[in-house]
Amino acid sequence: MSRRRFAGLTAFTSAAALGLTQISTASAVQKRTFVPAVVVGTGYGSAVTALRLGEAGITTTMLELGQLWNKPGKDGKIFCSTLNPDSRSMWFSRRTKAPLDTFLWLDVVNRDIGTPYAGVLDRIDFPNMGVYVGRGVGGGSLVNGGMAPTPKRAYFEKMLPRVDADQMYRRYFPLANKMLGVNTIDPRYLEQTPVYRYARVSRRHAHQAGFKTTVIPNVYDFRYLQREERNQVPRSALAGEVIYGNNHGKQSLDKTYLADAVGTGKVTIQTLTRVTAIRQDKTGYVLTLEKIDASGKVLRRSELGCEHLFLGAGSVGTTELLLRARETDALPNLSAAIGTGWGSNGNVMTSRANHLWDPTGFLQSTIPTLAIDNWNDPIHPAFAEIAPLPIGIETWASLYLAITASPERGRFSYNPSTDRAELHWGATQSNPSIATARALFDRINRAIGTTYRHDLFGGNREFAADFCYHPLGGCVLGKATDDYGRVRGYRNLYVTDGSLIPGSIGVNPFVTITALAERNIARVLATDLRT
Ligand code: FAE
Repeated sequence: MSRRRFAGLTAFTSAAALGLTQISTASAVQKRTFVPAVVVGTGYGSAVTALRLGEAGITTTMLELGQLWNKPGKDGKIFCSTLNPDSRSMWFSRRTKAPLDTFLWLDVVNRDIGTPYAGVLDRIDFPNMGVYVGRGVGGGSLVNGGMAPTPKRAYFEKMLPRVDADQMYRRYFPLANKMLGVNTIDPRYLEQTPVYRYARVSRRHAHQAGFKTTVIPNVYDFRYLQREERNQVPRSALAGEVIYGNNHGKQSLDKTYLADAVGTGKVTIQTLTRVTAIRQDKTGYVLTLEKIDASGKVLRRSELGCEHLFLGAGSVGTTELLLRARETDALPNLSAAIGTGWGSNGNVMTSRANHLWDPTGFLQSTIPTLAIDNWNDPIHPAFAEIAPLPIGIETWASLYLAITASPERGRFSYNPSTDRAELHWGATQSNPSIATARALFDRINRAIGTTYRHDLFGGNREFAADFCYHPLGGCVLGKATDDYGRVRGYRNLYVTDGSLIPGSIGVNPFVTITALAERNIARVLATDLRT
């Protein structure tokens, strides 16, 4: 481990131990009302940006709405599991909001979790679309499945035609993979372990129907997983942990980019800090901040000025901040393209009911490792991750999260009475994704003689496309910003997260978000910031 990463991890540990909401090494400057650079959020785009700013010697403050997830609760664990959720699971909710509504039509999936608390998973509900996001130091990396595929080059070029693909595939995708700690399962282990029986069953069914499958790399350490199975280490992927956080095994951003960023001694993270407004003054940008406690109480309001402002609050968060700034005339020259080009990466969930002779296993790894790759289909392109259903009993279910190439896009508008951005996504806009998923899974069902499950998504539905894990767009590269994320109409204002990607990227998106952020900040450091 590098000295820099060690310094960053130590800063996280001591902040957690002392209950601090400001994380930095001892050498970093503590209190200021003006800093050279501010980065909003601590997800993928922000983490990359802060590290590269810190490396360049630029004093940088990161502002994160959620908590630092580094301190064990009363049960000795930092995160709770999907099987036994408590208030740590959800962002200010009295009940969990897992993607499955029911099991065997019974209301046994979601649980009451008591007093609302600054938990780690949020679901932002808009009409016809619920958007899942992570809250805390590390953003989505805290709650996601860790799947780390690189997009197919032809589709990347189609979606982001003005980005130099040669440079991305030669330089920035390999860099992102290395920095994120991406690894791949040992093929011998995959073939024999009972914890991936569900993946092998779905793979066999896909092959019987004439589809190809592929192994998906991940940031969960597969060697750790093997040791979990042998009971040599505490279990995480084998203990039902994933969407409410993994206590072990996963290289979330707080263990990689963010530790390195803080370890530069130039980067400070302020947690439980909501950016509510952005305006300009003669020194640069002024952010209005709300400091909250873990119960949601607003402790104080303050302002922070900066010369360079990087927005990495995620597709919904960044779009909302810029829309609000435009519509309240705080930043009136922002482009009309802010708020447009949003998509769900064509996410659709579905499940098949297997024959009794095809059990999927009662002990399942929460970390997916295989996908059906039908992306080259000219009419119905889909990349369907084979997902676990880790509830500790045999379910005979094959679950999938399909990514489809839907052309549908939503847009955001600003509602002055609520001061929030609202997503406009019509009920029929998910239909192309459902049609694509249906084409794929109908063929598998015909080949195997199976049917869909109707007991999981409420209303006897076979497909759920009214929620997504992969919100993308809202401040699209080359439209709301220039080709490097510089926001049109303003100097020294940048977007650095998934809102740059125009609604679809064909695979799980965080490697692309990371690689694009690396590319953009390299250019910005070379041209906009004099160090
Ligand atoms: P993101 O990671 O969302 O970070 C934004 C951060 O900004 C968050 O920490 C927010 O709390 C913070 N924030 C928002 N608003 C404010 C504000 N006003 N003030 C201060 N802070 C704010 O942004 N992707 C994959 O590639 N592979 C997977 O296996 C995968 N599985 C997923 C599973 C789940 C359950 C979920 C929810 C997502 C999954 N994703 C997966 C998606 C992935 O996590 C997501 O694309 C990235 O996290 C997006 O990165 P951003 O940098 O855009």
